[in-house]
Amino acid sequence: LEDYTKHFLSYSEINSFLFQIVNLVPTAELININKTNERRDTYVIKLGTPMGRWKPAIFIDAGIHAREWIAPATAINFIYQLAINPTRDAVITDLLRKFDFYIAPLVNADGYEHSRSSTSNRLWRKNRSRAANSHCIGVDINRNFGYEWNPAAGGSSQPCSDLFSGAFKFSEPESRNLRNFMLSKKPDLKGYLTLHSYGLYWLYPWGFSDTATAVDDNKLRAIARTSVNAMSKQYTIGASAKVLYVAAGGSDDYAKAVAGIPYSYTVELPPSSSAFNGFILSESKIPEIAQDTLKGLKAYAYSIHDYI
Ligand code: 0X9
Ligand code: ZN
Repeated sequence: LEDYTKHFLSYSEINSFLFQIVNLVPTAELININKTNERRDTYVIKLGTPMGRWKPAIFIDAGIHAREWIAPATAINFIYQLAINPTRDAVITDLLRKFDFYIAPLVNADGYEHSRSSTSNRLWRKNRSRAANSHCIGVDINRNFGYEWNPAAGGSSQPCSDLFSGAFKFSEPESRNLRNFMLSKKPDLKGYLTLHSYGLYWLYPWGFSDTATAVDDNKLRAIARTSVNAMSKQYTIGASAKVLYVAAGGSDDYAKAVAGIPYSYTVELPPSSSAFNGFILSESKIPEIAQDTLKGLKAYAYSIHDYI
């Protein structure tokens, strides 16, 4: 199974990895959160040690954007480390007792497979749905969530744009699948990390406006600071619309505002924002990036535990 952690996997390889994990780990569970536009199944894996009492949960997703291959690869590494714990890391054992982890390694499987296909576009970002009155394909899933949805705020109402927000909020199966999952675990979910690339940012709400400040901004910043301090890469932290750009309809804003997940973050993985062609990374970079990000995840989990 370790070999799966070292490569950019196909959709079917990701599924075969997940099926093998649940066959090997008695406490692991697979949840099918429904199909993509092209009718691929989307999975969330649950990892945690049953404690016979309520536990808070952390939801991690990856692959909202098709071309950001390091994000699903990092999620696969998280699943491997948490489920197998090959180094018998006491911190992982402890975190699995404190939390249930729900990990969706590939949200936008259609777009991802499109970006993998040699005959198509490696830099594809969106999903693969067909717009009603256009020849263009795809909606930006991270502009399609229903909190403060607004194509004029960092999205687009043009189907041919890479930032197309969709014809209406939650027009897309991929964003609805995430929404429905978040809402189904609403009492339990306390943390949300959505893995993207690239730029080395650890971002928190709000993304929809650069004049809105979360009421718990200080706490969000403190948790982000603790998380990035545990990593060797130099991440920038901040409210996403203030340190990056305004973009409404993101999954992070929805998670916090509507799904009630207090500690919601978008993680922009390596390389740094100054990299040229930062979506295209050698597979040899996967282990170091995944290991460093796992340090951030551990620090994040402990940090939010202190606030629950
Ligand atoms: O623009 C995005 O969707 C994210 N950056 S990316 O380069 N991976 O596309 C940032 C999203 C930050 N969150 C919100 N704006 N809500
Ligand atoms: Zn992204």
